[in-house]
Amino acid sequence: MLYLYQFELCPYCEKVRFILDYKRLDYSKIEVTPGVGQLELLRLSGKTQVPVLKDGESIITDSTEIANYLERKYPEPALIPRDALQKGQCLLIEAWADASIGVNSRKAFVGALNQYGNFRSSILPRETPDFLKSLVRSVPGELLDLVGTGLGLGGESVKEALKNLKQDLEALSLILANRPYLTGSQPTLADFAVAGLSLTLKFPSGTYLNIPEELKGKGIPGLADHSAYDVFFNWRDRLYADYRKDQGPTNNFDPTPTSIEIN
Ligand SMILES: N[C@@H](CCC(=O)N[C@@H](CS)C(=O)NCC(=O)O)C(=O)O
Repeated sequence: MLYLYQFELCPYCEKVRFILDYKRLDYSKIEVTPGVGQLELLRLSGKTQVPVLKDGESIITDSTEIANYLERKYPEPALIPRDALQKGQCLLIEAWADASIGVNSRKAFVGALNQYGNFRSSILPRETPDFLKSLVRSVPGELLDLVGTGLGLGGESVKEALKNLKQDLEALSLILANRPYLTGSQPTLADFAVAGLSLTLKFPSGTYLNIPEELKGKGIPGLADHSAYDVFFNWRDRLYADYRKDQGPTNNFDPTPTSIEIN
């Protein structure tokens, strides 16, 4: 059995979940507790970041390393093209997606949480008492922005991230208006990286993830709802429908992390 140590809302974990589903591999998700669980993860893997994959005695960290490991150990269906040109494009797009979409989408997500009280309260668990939800909703965005600035996630940094993401989505839409997948006629690591890393730009509307109903199909205003990026989000919906495993109805969003157990 494969075990994926993860955060449900982590785009790098979604990239790995896409790859595992594409290769039709069964796996168990282990939700890591931020903080204390990451210390346990450090003992297991030498890193505090998710995703981490455990396959028997093998422990693999980092989404790119995990993708390469899975391709070596479970070669069919292939994730990386054999054709040299396509392979080069695939590896380049994957590395670019990690660095650009992954990093900028995190900033844009924090920016949207700061700006929109309803978005902020919708990531709270269903059982959260109403008074707490409205409290979270009513914290002034300016105050959160100020806190964010101290963490390098303030208004200016968010604006820059949104500008970069618009350029990324435009470039991807141009490619996808002319091809079914990013490097040709078959999906590759490039597609699953881009689709996974764009998770928080717009959450998929299907039952692929254990997230609150209110979040499904929602995303960052100006990106998720802009018709200029319809080609991109339609391509991603198709990728979800064709390759991502449907988990069935998950009506009781419970983000309570399972404390990870390390032998
Ligand atoms: N390069 C890593 C990035 C993974 C990453 O940034 N993970 C984030 C969650 S999306 C994380 O674990 N953050 C917690 C931390 O850095 O302590 C990969 O590709 O797996």
